[in-house]
Amino acid sequence: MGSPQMPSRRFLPFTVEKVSDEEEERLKAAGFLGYGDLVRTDPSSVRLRPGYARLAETYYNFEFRPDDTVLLSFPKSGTTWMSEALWAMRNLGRLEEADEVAIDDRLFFLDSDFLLPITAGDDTPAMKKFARACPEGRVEDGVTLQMTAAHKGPRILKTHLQLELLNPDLLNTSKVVYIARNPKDVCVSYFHHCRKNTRLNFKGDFSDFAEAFMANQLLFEPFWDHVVQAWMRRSHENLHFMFFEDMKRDAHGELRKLATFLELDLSDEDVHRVADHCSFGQMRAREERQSEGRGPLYNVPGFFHKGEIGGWKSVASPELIDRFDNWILDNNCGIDIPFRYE
Ligand code: PPS
Repeated sequence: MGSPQMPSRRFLPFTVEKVSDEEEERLKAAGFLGYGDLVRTDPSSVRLRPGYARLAETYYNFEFRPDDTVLLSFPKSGTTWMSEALWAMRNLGRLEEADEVAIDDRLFFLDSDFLLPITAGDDTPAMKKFARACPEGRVEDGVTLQMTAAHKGPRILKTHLQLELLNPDLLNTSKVVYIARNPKDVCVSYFHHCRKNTRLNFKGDFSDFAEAFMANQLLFEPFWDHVVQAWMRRSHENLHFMFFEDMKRDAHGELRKLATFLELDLSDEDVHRVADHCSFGQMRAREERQSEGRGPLYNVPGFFHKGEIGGWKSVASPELIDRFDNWILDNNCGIDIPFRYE
């Protein structure tokens, strides 16, 4: 008998190129000081950090497993909320661990390898962890990607990469949860995030930010492609499509549906415990306690801004709201994703 068949490596159906100097200059002039050196995929034009270019093929070939739970989202759509909920559902017997260990250390955030890459030779706890988990591993092949692959047993993985940049077998292999949020609130939340995050280092005002958002120039954009790719597959038995706004309205009901999708046998009390564990207040309090460990990435505390629906009304002028509404009409026309804005 021959050795078991290894899946053959797929070639990338897209290329990765540097964003043009003109675009970078325009972004810098609009206050995007941390946006140097971006790359974009061609043809879909997804904006990513340069480290992605080297790893694109590895992401595209990353092997998911039947016992994985994979969380997909455009940034600022409720990823952290759903991460905490998924982790809690699978770890009801040890919820207190969340007080000690930050959420990204309790699951695998695949994008870390190009968002916050580790440098070979770093003398950090993360590097030591990598050396222990993957003694033969090479930093340049992606620390998180290799540690995730080396992990035995069920995994929770999250990524902001859109479906078409991931292994085409994903949906036929693993359970996938997609969380979406209305684009106006995503834009406002992204704006605050980019101002607070010292690497993104945005220094402009909201209207500059919103223009770049509508022009698909921000990291992980285009927004619509990201959501539409999941929305079109929403009736796939392995995809559970959720809205941030539904979680706000009825977290218990949404978590109950999520548990059913994941085939988890949770009692009503269990679902209440999960909802409570991942409530805005509890998550913010935990984050504040742990934020010292985040180092200099945020110049002010407060990853959790307000977690509300409709925050865009207080930051956008009537003209900008008009432009935004037209942009939504143009992009959602014929697709009709039922976003709620109030
Ligand atoms: S990131 O950086 O892309 O991972 O951000 P993401 O986690 O996707 O989204 C952050 C926004 O989600 C809000 N959030 C919550 N809202 C309500 N309840 C809970 N539990 C919760 N957890 C996170 C968070 O506050 C961000 O929204 P804004 O509007 O900025 O407050």
